[in-house]
Amino acid sequence: MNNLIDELENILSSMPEKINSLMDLENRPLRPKWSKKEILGHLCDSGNVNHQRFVDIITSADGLVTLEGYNQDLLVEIHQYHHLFTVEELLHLWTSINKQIVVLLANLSEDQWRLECKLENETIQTLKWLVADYIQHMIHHFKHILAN
Ligand code: NI
Repeated sequence: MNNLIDELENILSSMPEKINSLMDLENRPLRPKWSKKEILGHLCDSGNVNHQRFVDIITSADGLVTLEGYNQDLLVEIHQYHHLFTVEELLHLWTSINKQIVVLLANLSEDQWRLECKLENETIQTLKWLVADYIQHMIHHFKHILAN
């Protein structure tokens, strides 16, 4: 599964510089659209939620872990990412959370990558699937941030 770890590490090492070069990070679009800082905050929330999911799956002694959804807009709102965080703080937070995820995943066995969880829609997926989905979600949002 080193390809997934490599992909995440590549994003981690390349994205902060790209984000920092953008000129419109402080722009505030009309609600309910998120600003670019709020999207960064959402990626921190996603990192926190998914880190806990990965930990739960890896440490679950018995039984299938059932994943709960979370209220994404509410989390962005209550953290006041646009007004109370600088871009530097958001990138630092995002980097730290994902470093924790990289370390957590770096030494998993093939059997651990095949551990299963149950999604909100009742389908069963592996940890590998969940990590790939986490990275794709991150890439999806970064495309929006880097686009105009
Ligand atoms: Ni999202």
